[in-house]
Amino acid sequence: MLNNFPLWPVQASTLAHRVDALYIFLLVIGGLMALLVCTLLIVFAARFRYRPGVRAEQIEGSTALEITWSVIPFVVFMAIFVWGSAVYFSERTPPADSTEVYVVAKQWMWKVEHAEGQREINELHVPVGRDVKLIMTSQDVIHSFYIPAFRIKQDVLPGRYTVEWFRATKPGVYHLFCAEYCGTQHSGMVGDIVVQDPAHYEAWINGSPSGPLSATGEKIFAELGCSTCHRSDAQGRGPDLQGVYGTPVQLEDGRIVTADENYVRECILDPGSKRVKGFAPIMPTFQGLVSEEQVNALVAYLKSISTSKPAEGARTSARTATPEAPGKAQPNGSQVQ
Ligand code: HEC
Ligand SMILES: [Cu+2]
Repeated sequence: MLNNFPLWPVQASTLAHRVDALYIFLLVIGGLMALLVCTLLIVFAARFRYRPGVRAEQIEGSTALEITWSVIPFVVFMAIFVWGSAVYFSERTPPADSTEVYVVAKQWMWKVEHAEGQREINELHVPVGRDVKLIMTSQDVIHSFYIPAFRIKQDVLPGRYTVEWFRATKPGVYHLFCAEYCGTQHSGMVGDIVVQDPAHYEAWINGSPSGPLSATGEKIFAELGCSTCHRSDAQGRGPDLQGVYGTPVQLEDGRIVTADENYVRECILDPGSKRVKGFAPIMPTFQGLVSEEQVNALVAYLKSISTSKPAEGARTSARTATPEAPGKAQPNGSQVQ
């Protein structure tokens, strides 16, 4: 019967029932409180109604009552808080070995690039039962990637990456909506999430004509001249990027940051904001020279040459221990290129 009268979108991800359970709990608590208040209102109105000759008697407070109505709500609210944070943190933390998909939003469409090289528009093919991490950015205004059946929604911002993840549990086609008003055709910024069983998905994903995204990235890396400064033989003027992704990086200003997607993105588009310690600030900005898709491909490439991390600690210490190695010293960018 509930199938003909759906109160909820289908539950098609591992997170869906957890979000629903919390929501139902909030509804029940809220409903019970409303019921309690209304009942007491009616009961008291009847019980303490005006009767000739009867005077109200002044009550001086009740410690027992006050403790009860403080402690019970406190316990309930703490339960909601702990439960809500547990759901929130699992929704916010993509599992480490997720399949990665890059999403670029623009007025008014969703462009999707799979790490394997497949591209699609307003459609996202994913396998059932596998963790999928979406690495998203926008080419223009703020959008929001919303899949009701998965109970996930995340703003997609220009100028940086935001991330969301899911594990689909049921094959099928589900709605994708933009959930942030983004201009006149915002309501048309929709798409399909196509969840396939693994065999169909493999067939689909391997039909890619362009090769993996990381290979595209490697090509761009050479074309834009990144490879002239970033060389693997340590003779370049920039740091060797092999193994950098995912490791801590010591910056010139003393900060230590993790080389994640946003770090790499910033290095390319705004290198001045985070200079690696021990190197001359000669890296030029590529703002305006690369498209969002190219940045994504570069990120995928740098990830691909870092998957087999050798010795993380060794690498960072080696880098910070040799500031301005003789071959690399540059008088502040005077001989760029
Ligand atoms: C003119 C030489 C030069 C070119 C060209 C260049 N870089 Fe750099 N890059 C550097 C130097 C020097 C640093 C270290 C200082 C800094 O952070 O600015 C660096 C830092 C980086 C870092 C941070 C590395 C780390 O160890 O944390 C990344 C990532 C990066 N570059 C990527 C790129 C990409 C991608 C391109 C091509 C689009 C590129 N670079 C082009 C010189 C260059
Ligand atoms: Cu939008």
